[in-house]
Amino acid sequence: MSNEVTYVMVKPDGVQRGLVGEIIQRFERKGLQLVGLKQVVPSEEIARKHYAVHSERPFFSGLIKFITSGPVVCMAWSGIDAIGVARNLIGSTNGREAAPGTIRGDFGMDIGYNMIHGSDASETAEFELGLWFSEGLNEWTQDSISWIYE
Ligand code: IDP
Ligand code: MG
Repeated sequence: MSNEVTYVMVKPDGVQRGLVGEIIQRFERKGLQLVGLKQVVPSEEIARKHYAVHSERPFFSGLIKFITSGPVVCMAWSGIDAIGVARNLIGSTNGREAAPGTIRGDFGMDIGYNMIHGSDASETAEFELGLWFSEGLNEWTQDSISWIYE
């Protein structure tokens, strides 16, 4: 049980479908703290770095084309066990199989177009936050925190 910061990104399909507000609201209501937020059109260079672990996969070139096709919304969320908590809110990769109540389970029908990314471990969170938020994150005190954790 430790405080973590995780990298979460609404992908171009989520932006195009008008799901940014819905997605941010779910993270906010859960009790996670927003410490970074911006909209960018990813360069091919940053997309390739972000998805480097998948570079040998057959879907890699399509994935890079998709992620660079338009604006994404980059977010950093902080909280106890934030990485796993965010992955649970997001749901499993394929929207058709993701559990109802999760973002992918409630809004998605595809494995590639699955609307949202979340870091999968502390090393990847650190790498992805450094990649997308090289300018740094915001430090602020969340007043409601004393009502979120006992
Ligand atoms: P994750 O986002 O749930 O961690 P990963 O397996 O790490 O899923 O895959 C990264 C991203 O690559 C997925 O979110 C999805 O957009 C895309 N992807 C994964 N598997 C496939 C596939 O079989 N076909 C097309 N795209 C895929
Ligand atoms: Mg992954």
